[in-house]
Amino acid sequence: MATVDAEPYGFDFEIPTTALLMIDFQRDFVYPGGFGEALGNDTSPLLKALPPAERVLKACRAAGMFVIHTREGHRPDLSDLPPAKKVRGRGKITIGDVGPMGRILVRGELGHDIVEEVYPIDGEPVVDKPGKGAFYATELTDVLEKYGIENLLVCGVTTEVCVNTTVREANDRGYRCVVLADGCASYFPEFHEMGLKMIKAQGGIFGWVSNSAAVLQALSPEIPLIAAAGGLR
Ligand code: C5J
Repeated sequence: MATVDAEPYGFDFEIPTTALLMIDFQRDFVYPGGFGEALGNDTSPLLKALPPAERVLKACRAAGMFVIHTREGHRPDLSDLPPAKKVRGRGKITIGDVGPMGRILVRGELGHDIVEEVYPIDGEPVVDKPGKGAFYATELTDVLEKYGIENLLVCGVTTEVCVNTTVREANDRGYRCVVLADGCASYFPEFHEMGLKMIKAQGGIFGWVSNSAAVLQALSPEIPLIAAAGGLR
């Protein structure tokens, strides 16, 4: 049993029943020219989450932890895109339109895929989801049940949208989630802060909040905290 220093209190977990869930680290959100920018956002704040998320990903792989990735997006024929979602945002271009990274938020396009820093490797399932939550209309429940997963370490973008929605869905299904604050990011710093507060408030109403250094420390207690925090590479 390992314990991650977390709020509102320590998060206990065992590696065989825990998965790292990497949510929507797609070019469409993280880079200019994708869905995030089409909605009027400055995408640069999301880049901050990549180095901590990459460190956690590597440490979890080294520890033998199961890793799952998600991608938000739609079939090329847009048959799984609700009209209400397509028109929302009222940008010049929207889901399905062609942008500099291919059709916005469409499966198989460059923008839809995951950025290199945290790219999945063989054996790591990639769950394609049409919504914000990773449980809606996906095989995620089957994957978690098949591998006996009870706990989720969560990194991803954006904190208050797909991360929060997924953690709430997971909590209702009985999964224990710890969200890594520096492994997540939002276009809006205040939403990031509030999104995390909402998870850990009221005794951890939806789950726990921690950070990448605490996870690295829990996985390898012998590494000094400065190295876990990215001070040494
Ligand atoms: C958004 C997401 N923000 N992955 N999607 O629309 O959080």
